[in-house]
Amino acid sequence: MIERTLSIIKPDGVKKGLIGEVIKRFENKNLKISAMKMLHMTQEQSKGFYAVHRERPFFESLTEFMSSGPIVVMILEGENAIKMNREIMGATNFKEAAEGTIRRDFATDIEKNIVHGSDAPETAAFEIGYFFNRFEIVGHSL
Ligand code: IDP
Ligand code: MG
Repeated sequence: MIERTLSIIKPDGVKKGLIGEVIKRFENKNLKISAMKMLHMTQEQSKGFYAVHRERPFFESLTEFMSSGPIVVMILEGENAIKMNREIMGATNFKEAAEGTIRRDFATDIEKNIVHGSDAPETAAFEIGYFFNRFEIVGHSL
């Protein structure tokens, strides 16, 4: 099934100069970019985005980190895009991430792990709507 998912290159990924590398990995796996922009969130915006994690002990630190610098926000479109993106990213903890994944190759910290990706259709819909309106999204096959 052709799906859309939200991807973010986090502040550490942008600082390390990995925008091109991350996008290349998506394109190599046939994920198409349906929308893309660079922005710098306030901590309030970051808290809204990560609201599902508000009870977690790392919430304050995570939202501070996510608003610490510019990020690249993208919609990826393709066959099983949600799962495919998660596979390309690797496990949350880079120490557990499979070889050849973005997090295994570039993350240095469980929090500063280069990329974000939606984990289910419901979260993808919320996260896409958080950053993009329908005039900002192009369709490749949707
Ligand atoms: P995910 O990004 O792989 O979906 P989530 O469990 O949804 O992982 O957590 C969201 C983000 O919160 C992670 O990507 C990471 O930046 C941060 N995070 C998750 N678990 C921890 C932790 O135990 N300590 C610090 N930060 C964490
Ligand atoms: Mg998550």
